[in-house]
Amino acid sequence: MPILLDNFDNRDIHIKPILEFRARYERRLDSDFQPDRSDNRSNLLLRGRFGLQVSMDGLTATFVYQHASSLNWLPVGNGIAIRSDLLEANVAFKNGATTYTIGRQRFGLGNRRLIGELDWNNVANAFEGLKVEDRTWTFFLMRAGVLPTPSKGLVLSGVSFKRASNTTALIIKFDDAKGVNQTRYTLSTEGTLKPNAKSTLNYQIAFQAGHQDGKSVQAWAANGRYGMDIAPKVEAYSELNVASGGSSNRVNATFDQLYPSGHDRLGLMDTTGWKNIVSAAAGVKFKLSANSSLRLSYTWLQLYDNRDAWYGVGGAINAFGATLYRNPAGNSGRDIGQEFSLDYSSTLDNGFTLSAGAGVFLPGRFVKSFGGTSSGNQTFGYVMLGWKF
Ligand SMILES: [Ca+2]
Repeated sequence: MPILLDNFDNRDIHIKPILEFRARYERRLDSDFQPDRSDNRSNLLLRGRFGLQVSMDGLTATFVYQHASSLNWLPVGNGIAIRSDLLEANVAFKNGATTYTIGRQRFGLGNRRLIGELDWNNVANAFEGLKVEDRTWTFFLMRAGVLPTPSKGLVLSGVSFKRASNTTALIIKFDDAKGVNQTRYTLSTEGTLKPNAKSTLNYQIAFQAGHQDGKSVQAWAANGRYGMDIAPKVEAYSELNVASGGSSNRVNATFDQLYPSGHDRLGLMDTTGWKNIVSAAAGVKFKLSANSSLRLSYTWLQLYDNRDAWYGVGGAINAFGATLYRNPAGNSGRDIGQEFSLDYSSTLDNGFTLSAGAGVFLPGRFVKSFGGTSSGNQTFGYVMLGWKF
């Protein structure tokens, strides 16, 4: 809500306070798929943001501070992890239809599958640099600002072109994280089609070239989602995700998912990233009221290349204890597993939102080959309450 002050040579200064709070309780059982091995955990994730947005003429300054703490209950003991960051500190200047934003800022491209704000994560994404945006074009040159896993050597640059129902982007990433030099060019196009009044088709396809670790990069990924209204306030949908993987002496074919808002992409339980994957999903979404919805979904997950690894939602290789889920011999098959989930979300009065979800993950042959014979399912549930001023 803007507060108007008549001041400073009759110019109008608008001051908008930014204030939000979120609490999420999570419980995850048998992340290791082993009922006999104790690893069950609970987390209470608390996050507060406070800041100010000050505007005068075409100039807007934004400052937001973020305090994120995680209270963790683990078999090895309880603990608390705290991250405090200046999430946004930027100045935006509007000249005609063009806006220049300089400084630390939240930044997302299109559907956020490649670069996004990652709001689900307690420590969200923010970048710092320059963004120039008009009605159709966006140019950006950024380095890491606030990331869950900091990457000091990162330079991210690119340009995107937006039409009515389609966005095409070229993203260039230079990075020397963990001593591995890489340059990746990602060319992506995404959009929405309406085959008829009751159905919607969303698509994205991305190609990567460049070099990493002395090899040439040749990778690609695709997403397609088809949703159809099958009854009043009921949508049925199916979704496909593919991302290449594997490597040879000369070529690295593992797709780099970059810095996405990765939650709820390949299953609600966030077990899997958009890397070396073939996945199909189907579900039904019920619009219970104007402010609430309930969804049932099923996700099937397979490795694209059975000699490459199973990658997690953050992009790193998943691990069973100290062992990475990777079989270079390729003799454990491709079957990662299947997920069944249920989630609910609603918008309440006075700026509150409430959501909850639960899921069960049935491991496949590839995952079971790491843990031995007594494999069991992984289960996950959460309840989240949010509030914004
Ligand atoms: Ca266990």
